[in-house]
Amino acid sequence: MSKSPINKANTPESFNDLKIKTPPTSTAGFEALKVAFGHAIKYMKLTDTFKISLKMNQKGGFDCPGCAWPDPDDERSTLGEYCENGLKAIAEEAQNKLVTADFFLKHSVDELAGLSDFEIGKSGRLAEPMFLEEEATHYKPISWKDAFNKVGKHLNALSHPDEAVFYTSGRTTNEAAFLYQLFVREFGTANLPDCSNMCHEASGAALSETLGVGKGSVVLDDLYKADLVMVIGQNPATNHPRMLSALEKCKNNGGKIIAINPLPEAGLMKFTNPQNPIKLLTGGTKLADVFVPITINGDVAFTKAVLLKLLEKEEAEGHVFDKAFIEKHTYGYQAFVDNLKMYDFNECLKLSGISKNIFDEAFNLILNSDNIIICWAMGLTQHENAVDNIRELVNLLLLKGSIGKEGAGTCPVRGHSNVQGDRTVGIWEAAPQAFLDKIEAKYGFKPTSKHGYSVIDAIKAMNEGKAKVFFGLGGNFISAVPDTNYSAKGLANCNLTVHVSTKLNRSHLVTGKEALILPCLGRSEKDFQKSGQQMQSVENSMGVVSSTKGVLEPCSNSLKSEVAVVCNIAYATLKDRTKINWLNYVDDYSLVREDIQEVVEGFQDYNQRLNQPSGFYLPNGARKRKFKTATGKANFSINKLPNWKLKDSELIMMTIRSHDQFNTTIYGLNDRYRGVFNERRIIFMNREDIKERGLQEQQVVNLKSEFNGVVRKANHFKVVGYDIPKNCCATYFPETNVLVSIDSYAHTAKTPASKSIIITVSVE
Ligand SMILES: Nc1nc2c(c(=O)[nH]1)N[C@H]1C(S)=C(S)[C@@H](COP(=O)(O)OP(=O)(O)OC[C@H]3O[C@@H](n4cnc5c(=O)[nH]c(N)nc54)[C@H](O)[C@@H]3O)O[C@H]1N2
Ligand SMILES: Nc1nc2c(c(=O)[nH]1)N[C@H]1C(S)=C(S)[C@@H](COP(=O)(O)OP(=O)(O)OC[C@H]3O[C@@H](n4cnc5c(=O)[nH]c(N)nc54)[C@H](O)[C@@H]3O)O[C@H]1N2
Ligand code: SF4
Ligand SMILES: [Mo]
Repeated sequence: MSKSPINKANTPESFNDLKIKTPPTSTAGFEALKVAFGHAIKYMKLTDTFKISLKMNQKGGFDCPGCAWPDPDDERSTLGEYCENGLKAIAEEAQNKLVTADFFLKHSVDELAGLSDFEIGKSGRLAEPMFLEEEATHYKPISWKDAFNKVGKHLNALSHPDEAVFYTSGRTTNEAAFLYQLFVREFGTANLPDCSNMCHEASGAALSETLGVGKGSVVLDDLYKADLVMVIGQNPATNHPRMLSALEKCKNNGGKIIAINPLPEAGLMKFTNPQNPIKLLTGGTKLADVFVPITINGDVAFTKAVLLKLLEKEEAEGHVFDKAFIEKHTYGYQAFVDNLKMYDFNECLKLSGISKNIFDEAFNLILNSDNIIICWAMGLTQHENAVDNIRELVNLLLLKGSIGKEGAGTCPVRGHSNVQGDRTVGIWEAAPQAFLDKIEAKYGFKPTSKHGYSVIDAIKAMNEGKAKVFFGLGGNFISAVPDTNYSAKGLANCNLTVHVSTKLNRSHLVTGKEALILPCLGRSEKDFQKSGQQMQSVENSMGVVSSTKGVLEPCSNSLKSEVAVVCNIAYATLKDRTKINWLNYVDDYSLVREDIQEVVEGFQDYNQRLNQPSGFYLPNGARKRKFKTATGKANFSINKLPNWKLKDSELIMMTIRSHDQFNTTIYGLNDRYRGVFNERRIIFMNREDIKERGLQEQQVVNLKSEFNGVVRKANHFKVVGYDIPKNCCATYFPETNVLVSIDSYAHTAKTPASKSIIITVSVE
């Protein structure tokens, strides 16, 4: 009897050998260089490490597959424009070990599912297409042709195209993403969930409504010029390391920084620039001027407290708000002020968990700054009231006129290296009608206007038998999504699950009745087609589109590019129903870009402009104070305080990333900047909370969440006392995704609330 899908979806409960040290007071420096190169040399060929370190993020080189932080427009450091985690991302992709047919012959699916995520990832790069037959215990090799036909056969056997789900992860390039959504729409559905649904969807929803563009408004240069940068719900030292260089530059120019976070993340405190030999010798730069140790989900309350005090000052003294901006560019000011006055400052401050002293320090910086940038990431977007978090901060920027001018604006720091680009070119289950009309005009078929499934809807549809084929272009769906056990049942309900992947992951092991693994080229590898070596393109967090071209030889001769996989599947599925000459695109990707420029705004002269060394900026209305909202102005919004309350024994838990992982890819078992080594099954708890419960450091506990009467459990975690606000705790994602209810998500955006899970801890 093979393991159940639930059993396979969960990470094994075994421990490693936990060591705790005092967290460092500064990040990066020599240590980061040492760790990064140590990692690269351990897993990659030495010559490849050398090639990579010369070409990564250099003009005309290839774009780091790590996060979406932008590269400087002008000078690029000769000491290398990358960071520790960028190099780790490459070392993971350019591994010198291969997962071949022999590997799958030796190891059954059940056996592989018993490995930790770290071990699964370290098996190596996927080297050839594999197929899992119904009831089979092992994957077997399959030819590319048979694999494409199998997908086509399953898709064509569905009673409606809406019974298929087409997921995308954010590493996919613009070219592959555009073709993929085009195929999905011609096939007849808009079921295009993507990792963005679990990530910055709440930012997109809040910013579109208030500022008319679902992206941030600042460029890198603005960060250097800001009076004040607020970094909220973000851990840049781990997740966007080169952002610290930009913050350092801001400080050197006299700017101030406020960090708002339940954890005193080391990178927010002090940074030693590894690309600056002088700083390496003289010690780092202090970053945060004020650290605000907010309670989890206390951000609306804190922002309201700031807004109330600003209003009080404005009414008493004037000159606090930018009245000319409010008058000319905004809508809804009076209704916003009337609503704000219904809240009590002390009540808000109490809910935020912040002392009056710290509040005053932060408040004075905000009050005295004209050019404010607010940066944020998952600490704001993964709550039920995530959209409120962001809208309330937009209110703050609007009052100060801090939008659409130098050194001011919104900066949602995007996650995956091309997640923003994927959405720009059409990976969207709720694409605007104007975009669909352009597709119709160009290709002559009518895409459905009906919205498709987002991630949450797709999981429900699979569970309810409404979706029967799951196709993933990149990513690791089962480990990334909430409610692991429910989601696993959904996938197991499918007739076919397909993954286009570079690396083996848990999603290949939690399958439908049949399953396919289609191995593809990675970003760092050369992609040769009929017209020669292909270049592709990506969009970073600040709306710059630039080229990327691999430098390494492909790890296996049996790989195909994502573009080739998508086009061949489209061809095998649509056959003579299609109006598109799919296989032409495979020969020459510049043809895809010619199409994109006709369909997507801002891409004119795409091929030519991509040859500019730093790429080009996409248009952004908010940057120019042109707000494309329903009112034609920047909208104030009215937001409520969250209404959850903890019972005596309960804690609020956030699921966060360690320093040694990229989402579900586990690079290693350390979390160096938090002083945790050689273990992931831990729970960070406030030391008083530990004491009150009669627990000891490193004691093994079980975690339980209860949502709408449904109990979910994650067992076997070691307690780690940490500097975290009372009643708050933290665990690593994905080990505790099993505790996140499928029904707990952000209003308007449906981002799973994986940063505010109410749990109890019990002794094992
Ligand atoms: N090396 C590396 N780089 C990555 C990734 C990776 O896994 N590894 N992932 C990429 C992706 S897809 C993304 S989306 C980004 C994620 O980047 P981050 O958002 O920085 O990642 P998280 O670890 O989820 O960290 C969330 C931060 O928010 C804080 N936080 C949690 N809850 C709250 C809250 O209620 N209020 C406030 N103010 N803060 C809170 C946490 O303490 C933590 O510091 O990084 C990208 N870059
Ligand atoms: N509890 C909890 N859950 C979360 C989060 C959280 O903070 N807490 N964060 C959420 C966020 S922000 C995100 S973005 C999602 C991430 O969700 P996903 O994007 O689905 O997950 P990743 O771990 O980034 O995907 C890794 C896999 O992508 C494949 N891959 C890597 N590079 C390539 C490539 O170039 N091409 C192809 N085709 N495949 C490739 C590899 O096989 C690898 O195993 O997770 C979400 N889930
Ligand atoms: S900051 Fe992000 S994009 Fe830049 S090198 Fe590091 S991981 Fe890569
Ligand atoms: Mo993300």
